[in-house]
Amino acid sequence: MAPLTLVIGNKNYSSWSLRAWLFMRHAGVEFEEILIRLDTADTREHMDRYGPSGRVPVLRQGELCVWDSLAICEYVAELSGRGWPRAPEVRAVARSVSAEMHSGFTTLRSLWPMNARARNRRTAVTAALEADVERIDEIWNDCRARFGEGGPWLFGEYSVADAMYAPVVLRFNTYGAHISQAARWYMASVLEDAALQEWLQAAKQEPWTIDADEVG
Ligand SMILES: N[C@@H](CCC(=O)N[C@@H](CS)C(=O)NCC(=O)O)C(=O)O
Repeated sequence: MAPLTLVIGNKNYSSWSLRAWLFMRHAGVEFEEILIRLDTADTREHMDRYGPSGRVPVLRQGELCVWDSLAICEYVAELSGRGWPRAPEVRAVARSVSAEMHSGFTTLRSLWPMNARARNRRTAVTAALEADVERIDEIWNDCRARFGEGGPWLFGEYSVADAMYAPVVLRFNTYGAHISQAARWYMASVLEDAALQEWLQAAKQEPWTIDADEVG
């Protein structure tokens, strides 16, 4: 297999990069990483060297270019045979909650930007933000109750869905979301995860700050 290279943004701020990187770690595939610093005068020029969208993450494997977090997870799931529940009906739910994250929760994503190393930030909680938090709480409760028997993750074993929601866990941790007990237990599993801890340690070491993402 040709080597894999994952192009990512700042570990402190790039939530889409985290999703792809975390899933690749859990899938057990080897990869090199290239970090492009976000929010600089030449960020776009650097990104254009690797992919067509002017965004990260991008996965390169020789001539192959995959330029979206969920598409990267799908490709790596195909390479590794890991990442989606075996039963088609359960897999369909895992894909639904992953897609719901990928295409939604815009209020949460804009009012509570991922800032992995920040703690004890507080913002005004609008009705739309509260609705996003409640829906995510519901998803986590539902998946854990119906499919979580075999392990600590949303579908028991680690899946793409866990990678998709990991940045939400970091946001809830930073901004102090009010969530149910079951959701807090799920958050604890995510925060204890060794791969996520590795990412967080690296995020702490980064010297760069993006003012627009320093909220609360
Ligand atoms: N739908 C894309 C979104 C990727 C995205 O928006 N990435 C952000 C970083 S988290 C980005 O590259 N923004 C461009 C920039 O900051 O210059 C995905 O899922 O990969």
